Amino acid sequence: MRIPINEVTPDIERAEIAGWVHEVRDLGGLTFFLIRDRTGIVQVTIVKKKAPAAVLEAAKAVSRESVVRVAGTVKAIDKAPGGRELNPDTFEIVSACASPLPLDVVEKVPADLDTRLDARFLDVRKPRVAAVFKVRSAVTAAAYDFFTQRGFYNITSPKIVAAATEGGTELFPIAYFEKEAFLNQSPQLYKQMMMAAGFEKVFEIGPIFRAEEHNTVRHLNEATSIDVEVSFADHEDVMKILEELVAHQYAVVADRCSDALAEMGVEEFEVPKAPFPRIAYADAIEIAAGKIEEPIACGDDLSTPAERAIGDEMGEHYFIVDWPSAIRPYYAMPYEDDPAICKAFDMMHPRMELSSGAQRVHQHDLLVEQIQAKGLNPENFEFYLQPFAYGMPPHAGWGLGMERLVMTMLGLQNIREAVLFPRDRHRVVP
Ligand code: AMO
Repeated sequence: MRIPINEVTPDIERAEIAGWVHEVRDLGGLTFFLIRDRTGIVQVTIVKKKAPAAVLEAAKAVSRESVVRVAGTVKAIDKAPGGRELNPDTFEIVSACASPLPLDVVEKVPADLDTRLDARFLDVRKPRVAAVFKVRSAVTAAAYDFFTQRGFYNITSPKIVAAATEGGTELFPIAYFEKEAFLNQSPQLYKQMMMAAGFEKVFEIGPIFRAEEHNTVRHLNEATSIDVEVSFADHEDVMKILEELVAHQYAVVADRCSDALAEMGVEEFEVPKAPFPRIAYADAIEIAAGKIEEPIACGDDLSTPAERAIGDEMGEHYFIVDWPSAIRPYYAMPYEDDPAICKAFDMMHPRMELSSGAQRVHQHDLLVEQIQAKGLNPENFEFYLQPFAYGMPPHAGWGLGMERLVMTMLGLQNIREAVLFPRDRHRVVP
């Protein structure tokens, strides 16, 4: 029976493995194969004088990146990866690989990101690239554990919707029979409605769609958001949940992904400690104004250089709080004593924003007023506004970008590296 390659150890006599031909080195009388599966690499050594004829024949015919099944005896060898090798008595080509390869899996020939993404199934065969997705998987699992332990309900909201939620970015229209419909930008309205339904603590990990015009290294047109909404909670309460979640996700990666981190060459993996420092928006602007060339003043959104300047100063994960109401969505709760400022926050990595959230407006009339003040038509929000007239508890929540979290955690240069099949302005295939 086939066993994973990392279970082939010098203390077992025989093993059967299956995987891809990573490398072949023919030294005349000896041929060395490196065979790879998702758990590791093992050397398969064929001594031409001793090997059965069928093994020699298959070994001669096989091309790199073909799928093979190999069985034989295990021998301790200091020089081989993992300190052991396999001397095969059977060597079967299960699925041959065509040549030339569109991408070099052992990276002797470097490839740019576009070429890599075009042949993504081959690209992620590289252990260093697969490692990103092992970490992403652990980050996702850590979130499910975290919320389940805290009694959150996992919800699934629709992705085909009739209204926008977030200002700023455009919607993707879709053909939906006779109606106008869009891909949803955020579960925002639905997670809030579930507060009126009495669920109290909900989370969702799912796709969000943003028709971002810009092709940047930190924007996608389809991203994954970790969304949270909590009743009888204010912004402070949900900021605490957010920083604890992020610290937990890092801790889980440090604990369970040491092999993946080593594969990627991450030498120091620092787990951030909650609580993260808080800085008021007005103070953040002052820091940026003293450091960047372009003019910036209170009331402005934070540009990329501004975010960087503030991030350099803070040097760790942090929150920006007390934002001007004018530049936050209609659902953010204004402070009672100073409605020009609201109970919204962003959670930042020194490199970029990772999450936005707020205590929400739960009073029906105030919400209608704020929707109108943003130049939107409350009639388009009837389904959303209705629950606010039938017993809506105070509530707060946030959305955390999965790809930005993984990107900053692993020091990736481009957000596309944290997505298997990224969607951007120019890419809908594969
Ligand atoms: P916001 O629009 O700030 O807030 O999105 C929340 C987080 O999602 C990630 N994100 C993106 N990541 C990659 N590409 C994009 N185009 C993109 N857009 C967003 C970011 C961002 O911080 N409804 C609110 C959340 C809330 O208040 O609960 C919202 O969607 O990491």
